[in-house]
Amino acid sequence: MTITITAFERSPDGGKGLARDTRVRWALEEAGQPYTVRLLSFGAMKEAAHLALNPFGQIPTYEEDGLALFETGAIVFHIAQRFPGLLPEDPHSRARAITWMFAALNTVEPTILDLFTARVLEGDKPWAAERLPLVGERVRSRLRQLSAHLKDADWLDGAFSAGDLMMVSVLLRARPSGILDEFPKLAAYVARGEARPAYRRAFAAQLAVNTAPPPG
Ligand SMILES: N[C@@H](CCC(=O)N[C@@H](CS)C(=O)NCC(=O)O)C(=O)O
Repeated sequence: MTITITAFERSPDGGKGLARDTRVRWALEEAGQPYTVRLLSFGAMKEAAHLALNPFGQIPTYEEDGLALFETGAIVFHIAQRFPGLLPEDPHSRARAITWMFAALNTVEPTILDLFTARVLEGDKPWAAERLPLVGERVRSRLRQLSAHLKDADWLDGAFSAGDLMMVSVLLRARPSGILDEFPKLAAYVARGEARPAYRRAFAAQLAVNTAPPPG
């Protein structure tokens, strides 16, 4: 079986690990599964060959023996179901870990993406200064609630799971704004995720792509 994922030829973050292929690489590393990466330019992501894999023309995608997936939630869930190591065996614990994956993607990530849009993509608009505090407060509200749940635990629900992998990946995207560091328990939680050997391998692999000399 060969697993192939797609990633940016050059990530806009220059290799900080914020592009979403990192979470898929991390899941594969946790599961001990080798994979190959097909690198794509922004242009190639919008061409028919890639649109056949992801109609939205985005990375990452995942291919494995005739199966093609997109959306990191679906991809990480598939990896976690297919290989041991990312979801607990006990049915209730497993259902709760899956709940945390959804919570990361549906309840926490949208606020962080809005903040990115407001700070970076729309930062030069005349209304940006008025909008930014509102968007920032929505992120803070979610992080306050998450931090109150986590308390001093290492992980969200017992042992590390795909729920933590997704939540840490999402929270990492709040770091550049400085808001993550306003929540020391969450900052420590993210640091625990980053310290995992599987995360370090995933991070190093994407960094190598983004710091390699340009082809040709
Ligand atoms: N919800 C999707 C989002 C995918 C996504 O936004 N990918 C970004 C890279 S992290 C992308 O391809 N951006 C380029 C574009 O949208 O043209 C997922 O979780 O897979």
